[in-house]
Parts: sequence; C-alpha cells; structure tokens
Amino acid sequence: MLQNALPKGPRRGRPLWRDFFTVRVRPSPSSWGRDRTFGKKVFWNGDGVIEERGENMDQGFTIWFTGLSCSGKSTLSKLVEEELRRRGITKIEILDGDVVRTNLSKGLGFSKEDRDTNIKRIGFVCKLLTRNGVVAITAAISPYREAREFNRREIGRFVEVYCKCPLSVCIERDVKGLYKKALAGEIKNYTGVDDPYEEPLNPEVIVETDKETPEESVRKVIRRLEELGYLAPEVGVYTPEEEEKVKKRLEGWGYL
Ligand code: ADX
Repeated sequence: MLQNALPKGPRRGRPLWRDFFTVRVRPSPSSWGRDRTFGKKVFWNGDGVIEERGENMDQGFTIWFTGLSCSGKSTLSKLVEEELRRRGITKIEILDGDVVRTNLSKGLGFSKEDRDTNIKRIGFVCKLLTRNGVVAITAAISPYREAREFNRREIGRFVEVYCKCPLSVCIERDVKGLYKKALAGEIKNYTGVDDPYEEPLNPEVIVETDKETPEESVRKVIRRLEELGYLAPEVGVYTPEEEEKVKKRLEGWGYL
C-alpha cells in the first residue's frame, strides 16, 4: 500500500507527489488534510485538481434524503451513517420522518400545511446541528419542492439525495401495509396515491433504489460528499485514470 511506504513525520526539501497523497489516508475530518510538507489543508477535488481547502471538512452538513414512502430513505440513511462512522466521523444525527412524527412533530397530520411545518421543523434542527459541526441526516418524504428549497437556503451546507423509485415498486414493498390501506381508500392523502410528490429538479445525488443495491447507492452518496469537499477521500477509491490525472497535474507543477 502506498501509505505504508510513506515517511513518518515532516520532511524537508522539495515536495514529492507522495506528500499530496498522504492527505487522503487521514480517517477523520478534523485531522484531515494537513499536508506534511507545507502544513496546508489540501484537497483532491476529483477533477485532477489538488487545491488548498478552508475549514470545509471541520464543519457539519446536512444530507437530505427525499422520496416516496418505501423508496429506501431510512435504509440508506442508516447505511450512510455507518459508513461515515467507519470513516471517523462521530457526530451524526439521523432525523427519520417516522421518528420525528412521534416527538418533534407529534400531532401534525398530512395536509400540505402540516407536512411543510414538519419539514421546516426538521430543517430548523438540521440548521442548528450543521452549524455546530454535526452531520445531520434526514429521511422524510418531504414531498414539496418549495419546503426543501427553503431548507437548502437556510442550512447552506445541504446535500439533497433523491431516492428515485417507481411507485409500483414502492407499493410492492409496502413495508408497513399503508399503501394497501391508501389504495383501499382507508387512508386519505397518501403520498403517491392521492397526494403529490414533487421530484427534485437538481438534487446533488439521485439513487435509483429499484436498480441499485443499497451498497451502490451508499457509494454514490459518499462519492458525492467527497466531490463536494465534505468528506475526505480515501486511498483506493480512485480509478487508475484518476490516479494518472493526479500524477500529470503534479508533473505540470514540477513535483515529479
Ligand atoms: S412528510 O410528508 O411530512 O415528509 P414523513 O416522512 O414525516 O412525511 O412521514 C411519512 C410516514 O408517515 C410514512 O412513511 C408513513 O409511515 C406515514 N404516513 C401516514 N399517513 C401518511 C400519508 N397520508 N402520506 C404519507 N405518509 C403517511
């Protein structure tokens, strides 16, 4: 492994390309990105550019899952949390729609007004968490574009993940048996049945949960977080072509 070949501690003299790679093996965002040679924060942004970064990695952010009921939001939120913890992030909170509705939004129903109130409350909590260095992950249907965009503006560090899944597949899954009831007319205003779901127009990530494995979807999310600079990339995640790009770039700078 590359990192095993690296010298320990600071090194004097002309930097080698290996010095830049070392930043990618740091497991936690707080310790991430101190380049040994320069003591600068650097970041490989996935486009062949290694750039100096500010404090991006040390702050929180919000991952906002949205999609129909049974589209995979809760499952993926937990798997993404696991992966983030594996990478050394310890401050993570999941705000799951079903859970939030038993406390923070207890008593709210499923009218447009109540849903918007629910989503804005969740957004408010995410804003507080995000600005205090926590990674907030939400898993609520959040069917209305306007409310999601409101939260995006409020929170700033906002990554929208659209769990795209055909209604027919969600109905087949019907984990809680609520689609069955909605289709039988026993529940009114059920999202996708007789209530709207407005697809995101420009989400940061689209996962197609009827076509991908959960692991593939998680990888997409993680990859995007890396691209956006919220998460330190790991060694071994780059294709040989990407590695080649880094080398070329460093050659261009005279480091190789
Ligand atoms: S949201 O629209 O306000 O974002 P939220 O994610 O909190 O919805 O809650 C959705 C969950 O509430 C569903 O997973 C389902 O278990 C339950 N539920 C009960 N009634 C409805 C309904 N009419 N429409 C959608 N979900 C409902």
